Amino acid sequence: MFHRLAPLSLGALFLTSCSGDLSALDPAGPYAGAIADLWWIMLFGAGLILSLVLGLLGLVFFRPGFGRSLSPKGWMIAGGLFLPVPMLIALMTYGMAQGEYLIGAWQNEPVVARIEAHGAMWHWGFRYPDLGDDVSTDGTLHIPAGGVVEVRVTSADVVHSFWIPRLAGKIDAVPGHETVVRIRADVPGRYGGICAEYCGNGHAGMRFTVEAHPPETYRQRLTALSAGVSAP
Ligand SMILES: [Cu+2]
Repeated sequence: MFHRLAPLSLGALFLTSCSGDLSALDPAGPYAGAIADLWWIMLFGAGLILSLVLGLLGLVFFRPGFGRSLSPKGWMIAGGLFLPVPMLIALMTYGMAQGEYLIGAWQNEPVVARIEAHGAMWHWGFRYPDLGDDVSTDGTLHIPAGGVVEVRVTSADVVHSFWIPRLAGKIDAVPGHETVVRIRADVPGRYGGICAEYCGNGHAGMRFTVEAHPPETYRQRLTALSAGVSAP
């Protein structure tokens, strides 16, 4: 009985693991979308190569003499050089292009907010220099939806990693150094963020929340927060 249900259970597990607050495969903005696209393309490519190898293996088993049409040296050159090299070059080019896109090298879209993120064992704090030196939040990052937000990341102690899977790729938080990542949420909402680098006993709980507000209420919301007033 179990062996009949196992594929169904695995399928359901696979599908449910594709969504959720920390799913990089359920992107909520263009940067996470670019990474998800790369993931699917690599999965498709890996599936294609696996199918080809299994197909050839099947032919060797079920059609004796099939492989003799090519010499052993020919098989090595075809399978070890001509098959992987163009694929790796294509994947590397695509991956590097996506990397440039993620750091903003090819974009003209204006940055609508600049935020500083500080990691420390084991929590995240955020400052909003655009809105004033005293504007800060702890554990929740507030951003305007629908625009590019630049986050400058650093650490107070060890190396952490700043990651909002539904909005962007991860970036290291390094003590004494600033790294920059761009995030964008297409629509207002709440998104999960985590530390993606093991940093000690409290690592698993080093999470934060991102709240993306409608752009017209963003400043008002943060001003209210910094004044200690509960905004509507
Ligand atoms: Cu950590």
